Amino acid sequence: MRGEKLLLPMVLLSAMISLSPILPSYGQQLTEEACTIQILVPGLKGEPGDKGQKGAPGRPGRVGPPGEIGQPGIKGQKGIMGRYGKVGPNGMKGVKGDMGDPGPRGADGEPGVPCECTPMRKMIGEMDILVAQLSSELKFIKNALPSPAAVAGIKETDGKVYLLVKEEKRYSDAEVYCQLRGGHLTMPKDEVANSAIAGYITDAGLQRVYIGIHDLDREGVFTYVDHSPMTTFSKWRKGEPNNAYDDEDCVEMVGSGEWTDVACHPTMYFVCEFDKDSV
Ligand SMILES: [Ca+2]
Ligand SMILES: [Ca+2]
Repeated sequence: MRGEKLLLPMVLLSAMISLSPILPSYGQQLTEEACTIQILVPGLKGEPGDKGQKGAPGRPGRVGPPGEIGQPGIKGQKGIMGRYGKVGPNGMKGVKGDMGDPGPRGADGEPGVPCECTPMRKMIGEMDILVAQLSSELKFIKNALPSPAAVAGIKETDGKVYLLVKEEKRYSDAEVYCQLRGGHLTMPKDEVANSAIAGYITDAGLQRVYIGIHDLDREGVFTYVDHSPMTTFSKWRKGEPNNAYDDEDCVEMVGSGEWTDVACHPTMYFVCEFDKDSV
């Protein structure tokens, strides 16, 4: 192409250069040198050239648009076990279970130390002998005396229990002694009771005891110590009561069962009586 573009101007320039010497005598030379004028016309088309070499690689094209979402792939294989999680909080306490079966018997223990209780055994043996002796003696006493109650200083009738107290006391103290035990100085209210008390005094080998009769409230008017009045029964010794020395307001019973008014301040033994129902 570039060669073809330069070819035409060069042909025209050559033609002008060839005509320039004949311009002043244009008529003359035109006729003389008419055959020298060269007329340039294109030649025939040439043969096709040889095939050129392969060109250099072109530049990379632009990034195309995203493709469509593909179909789901095939499920993969099971993974390995993960790590242990954190320890959870303590649970609530459960109910008590049933008692288990007895365990097997344990091994035998070590032998014990020698017993040092020989002195104790000796004492126990001696005490057994003492008890046997006391039992024998008590049996003898029971058989030798009229009744066990006599040993204790007690005598009974159908409705009363009498207690001979071998402690010498003044009249008022003797009555207090009896009252502290739930009774009074004895108050014979009939011949039977009076005889029973008299026999008791005699059996004990005594001469006299205080009984529960006095005239402390009103001189010459004797009553029982519980303030009950004397009625039909009395057992005054002959000549009594005489209130001797104007100082006899209490009463004693002698072994015969008779009564005598005496002073209240001397100390002597006495007899208490208790109702059987209250004993
Ligand atoms: Ca008197
Ligand atoms: Ca008297």
